[in-house]
Amino acid sequence: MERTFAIIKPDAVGRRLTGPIVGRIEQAGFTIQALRLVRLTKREAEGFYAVHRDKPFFGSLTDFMSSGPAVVMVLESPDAIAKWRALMGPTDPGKAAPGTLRREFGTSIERNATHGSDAPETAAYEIGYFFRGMELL
Ligand code: IDP
Ligand code: MG
Repeated sequence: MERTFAIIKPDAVGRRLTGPIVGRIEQAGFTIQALRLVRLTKREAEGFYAVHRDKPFFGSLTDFMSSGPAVVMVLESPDAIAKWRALMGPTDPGKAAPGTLRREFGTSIERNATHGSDAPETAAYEIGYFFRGMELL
């Protein structure tokens, strides 16, 4: 079993897409190990995306991620990291295949509905950024 960290971003939560996206996660066979609604501050969004601090889109991205509530989750399944990234599709919804979450629910390369960890080290870091050990039973 493997765990990954996922976010339903503020664009999707704001359009009342939490239920459909959680449904797709469960249909795909993930077990939700932890789930919480959060409202990130600008500073918390900057910390989460620190790896992108030098990118031109960093200011806009962290404004967006702190613009409204988001749903943070820990998902578990065999090969969870790659499997969740495949279900989301690529960063740009315009390049994502039909049936992927970003194609169906994203509206721009920035407002792409969901986040997923890209490697075991980032999954561990990102899970720890939002969840305490005792929340992960
Ligand atoms: P990922 O979410 O598919 O791993 P990253 O390259 O890690 O993509 O970028 C993190 C987030 O930053 C993306 O999900 C998206 O919201 C935003 N982003 C990435 N590239 C761009 C861009 O070129 N313009 C605006 N926002 C971007
Ligand atoms: Mg990334």
